[in-house]
Amino acid sequence: MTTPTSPPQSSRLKRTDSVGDDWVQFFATHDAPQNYKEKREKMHSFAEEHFKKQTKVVLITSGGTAVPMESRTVRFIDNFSSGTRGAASAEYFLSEGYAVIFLFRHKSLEPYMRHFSRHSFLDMLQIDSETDNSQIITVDQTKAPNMLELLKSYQTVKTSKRLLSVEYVFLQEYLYLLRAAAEALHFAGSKAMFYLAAAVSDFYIPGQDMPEHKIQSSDGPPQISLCKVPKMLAPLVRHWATKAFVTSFKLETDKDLLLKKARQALIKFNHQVVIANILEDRRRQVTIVTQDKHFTISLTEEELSHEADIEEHIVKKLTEQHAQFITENGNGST
Ligand code: 9Z3
Repeated sequence: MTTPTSPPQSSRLKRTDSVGDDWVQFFATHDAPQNYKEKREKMHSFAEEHFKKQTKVVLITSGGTAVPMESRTVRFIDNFSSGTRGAASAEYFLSEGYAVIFLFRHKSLEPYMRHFSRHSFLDMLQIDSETDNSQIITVDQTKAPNMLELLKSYQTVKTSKRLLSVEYVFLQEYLYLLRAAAEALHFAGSKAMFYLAAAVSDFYIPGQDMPEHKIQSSDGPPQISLCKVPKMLAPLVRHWATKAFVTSFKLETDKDLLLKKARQALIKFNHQVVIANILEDRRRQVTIVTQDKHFTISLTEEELSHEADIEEHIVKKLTEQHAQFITENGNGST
């Protein structure tokens, strides 16, 4: 690490080399983010409410994570994730009757609203001048196909209070909130599902290695070396949500590596499902890998021409598997 405040090499090795409990070290050396308590409370009340109603709850993580380069952050390292996977999946889980905690990167796509991300909202509206003095704004449904259906679904979800959206920006916030969400869902036992679609950075600059102030260009290009982010799937499965149904995602760019890496993740973390996808064709094809089999879901040419969501198929498969998991593992936290 050669940022202005880089620590001696020995301390870095100690931090990154500790196997198994590196997540403990992370939380011990990074403070909880702003508004953490409030968000944690919200997730707890939401989970408790739906636990009482016996509703299945899924935690969906969605979008990228920003990795700050300065503590008073001007610059950060980011990734490609748009949040489409998470936002689309949330809609399908909601339509299957689940309650959803949607932990998403600020400004990435959100359920229902995502449909308007590629169209100008103002172009969908028109001023209805037929009515006397009061002007009414109406939606031109030719420019907003499915608006009525979407609105109905959204309102049903809102009335039943089945969607809680919680925002994060930075990696550290994400990790704190993931742990809080997992703890909140602990009581839901096997009725809780984790659907970890966020593209979480594998690397970061630990708090104590970061310069406080904006890195000065006059000092020349910074030499930045990054540490590995602890894989939170390990404590999630072993400590925080031991009875839940856990689905993680594996993203690769090399097709030859994908299945092998997905299997390795399943063996290493011992959870239920890995959904493997390749960056370029992630919207049209995924492979669902479980402990004893794998199968691929691909959109047909016809589905592609209708802009169908592959998430509809993914969620259908997962909800079936989750139902079976609940039957096999008992219906609650005990
Ligand atoms: C995924 O693989 C998601 O499917 C995508 C969705 C991020 C590709 P978009 O947000 O894309 O719709 O644009 N998410 C997990 C990626 C990831 O970082 N996985 C880690 C890994 O591959 C494991 S937790 O090592």
